[in-house]
Amino acid sequence: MTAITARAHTNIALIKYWGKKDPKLILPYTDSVSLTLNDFYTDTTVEFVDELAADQFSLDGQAQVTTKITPFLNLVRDLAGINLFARVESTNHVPTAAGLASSASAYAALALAASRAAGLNLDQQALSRLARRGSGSATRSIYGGLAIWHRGEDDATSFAEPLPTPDLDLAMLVVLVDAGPKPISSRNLMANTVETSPYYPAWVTHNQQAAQQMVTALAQNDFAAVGHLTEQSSMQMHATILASDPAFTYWTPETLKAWAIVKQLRADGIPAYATMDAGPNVKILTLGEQVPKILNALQADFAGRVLTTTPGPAAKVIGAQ
Ligand code: 2P0
Repeated sequence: MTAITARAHTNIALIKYWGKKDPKLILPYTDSVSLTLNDFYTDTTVEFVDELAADQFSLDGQAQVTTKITPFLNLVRDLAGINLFARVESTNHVPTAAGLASSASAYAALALAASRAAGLNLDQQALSRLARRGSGSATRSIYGGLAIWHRGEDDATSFAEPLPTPDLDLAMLVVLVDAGPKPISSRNLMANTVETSPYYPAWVTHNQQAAQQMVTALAQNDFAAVGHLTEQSSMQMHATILASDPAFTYWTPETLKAWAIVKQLRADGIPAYATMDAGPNVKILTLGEQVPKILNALQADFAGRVLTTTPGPAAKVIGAQ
């Protein structure tokens, strides 16, 4: 069968996904809204091969265990009605220090490459649903630019869709606070937050409303509202995590230092908004023309530790042989 190579880009949630209503199907408690990034992506080649006795998986040239990807490939084999094992080779094009090597680009690229290699020609909605089964954030990485993941009620109704491109020159800076491994996986922490944080029900109510407000703010090209909603969703997610038992935060003193710089920039009239994910790094959402000023403000504390990027494209097939 043909070996297919697909490329998918990472995304950063402006309105966060945090918590699963159905952990097996990966159905989230709330909608989320994301921006796919141009400079960070994963390339994955999949080939279903007659003579293999098990799936094989390598990441950046290193052999990996297949405990996570074999169940995912089983979904593809079931859909396609084939029973061949696969050879999977992935390369992450994410600066190793960025802490952005997320499962979003990984499972979006795997969903596209594996489904095509198995002879399927899924549309973007079906691909988004398939990617979701690997990792929640991957649901959104099928699309370029802005996307909304509708939480849905079941496997058929939980998928992402593209949002219209706003008339805004969006840009994102990634402040590299710490490149170390995560102290706890987001999957485990998410489950514990749902189970133990007394703030979790309030998070669900508020974040669900915020997703709708974000769609409106984007449609109105209202960057102040887009930025405010972005920062609020992140801070409320981290507050909900902090209130879990045992209490926990991904933040470090440098996370707060970067956030303080963002707040000062805003006080100085520069539109810049902070968002943090399952790690200490700070991403700054802004407009293209503001990037030099923001880089300048970060220079004293984070020289050489800031990456700049812009909205990126949808997942696509880049090779077949
Ligand atoms: C997001 N994050 O919306 C949120 C915000 C991190 C913080 O999705 O368990 O790797 O595979 O569904 O998608 C990171 O968690 O979790 C994430 P699983 P995932 O981007």
